[in-house]
Amino acid sequence: LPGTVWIASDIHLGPDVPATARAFHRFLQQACVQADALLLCGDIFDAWIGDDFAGKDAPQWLRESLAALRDVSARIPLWLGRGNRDFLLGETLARQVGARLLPDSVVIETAAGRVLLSHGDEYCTQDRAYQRFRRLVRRRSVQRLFLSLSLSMRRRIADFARRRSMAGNQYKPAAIMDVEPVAVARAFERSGVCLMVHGHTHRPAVHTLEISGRECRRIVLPDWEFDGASPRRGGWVVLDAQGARLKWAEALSGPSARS
Ligand code: OKV
Ligand code: MN
Repeated sequence: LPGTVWIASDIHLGPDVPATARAFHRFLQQACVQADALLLCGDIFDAWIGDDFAGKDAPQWLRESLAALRDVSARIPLWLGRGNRDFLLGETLARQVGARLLPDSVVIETAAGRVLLSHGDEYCTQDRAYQRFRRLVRRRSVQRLFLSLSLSMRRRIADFARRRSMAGNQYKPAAIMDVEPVAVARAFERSGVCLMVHGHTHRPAVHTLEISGRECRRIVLPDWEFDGASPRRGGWVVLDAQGARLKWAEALSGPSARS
C-alpha cells in the first residue's frame, strides 16, 4: 500500500448513534482527499446479523453509512475487516460498498514499514467466556445455521445475545478485557514486524515494548462515541513515510450541543 494509509476501527454504528455516524461520515470525506487508502479493521457496526440486513429493506441509518462508504471506494481503495461484533460481514456487503475484505490478521506493507493489522480480540485470551463465544460463532456450520434463519429471528437472537453479554461484562475485572501481553508478544514474534495496529479494547494508546531485543510499538485505535454524556471520542492511525501516529477525532464534531 503506497502513500498515506488511514486506519480506524470500533465505530460501532447502529440505529441510536446519529452523532457518531455524522463524525464518521466527516472522517470518511476527509480520508478521500488526504489518504491513498482507507482500512477499517472491525466493529464498524455494533451488530451484524448477515449481509441481507443491508438489502432492500435496510434501515435509513445503514443506507446512509453504506452510501458514505461507497463514496470512499469510488476515490481510494477501501478495505473492511471483521470485528467481534460485525464478524458476519461478508463479501456481499464488501461488494455492495466497493470494498475488499481484510483477513482476520494481516501484515501490510506501507511507507511506514510492515504493519501487523487485526481487530485485536484474538489477543484478549484471558476472557475465557468471550473466547468460547468467539470459537462457537466463528464456525462455518454455526454461521450457516444462523444465516438460514429469518431476519426477524436473527434479530431476536442478537438482541438476546447483546443483553446477556452486557450483563456478563458487568462483573469482569478490567484486566481481563484487555489484551494478554503473552499473546501480543507471540504475534510480534511470529510476524517479525515492529509495529502492530489494532482496536477492540477501547483503550487507545501507543505502547512501546521490547520483543527479543527489538523495539516494537503497539498502537491501539480508539472507539468512536459522539452521542450521550461521555466526552467525544474517536480517532485513527496515519501511516506514511514519516511513520505511524494516532490522530484524534474531536475536531470532526460540529459545534457542541452541550456548553
Ligand atoms: C455480536 C456480540 C452480539 C461479543 C449468533 C451464530 C448463535 C451468529 C450469531 C448473534 C449476535 C452477531 C451474530 C453480536 C457480538 C454479541 C454479544 C456479545 C462479546 C449465533 C452466529 F449464537 F446463534 F449461534 N450472532 N450478533 N458479543 O448482535 O451482532 O462480541 S450481534
Ligand atoms: Mn471490538
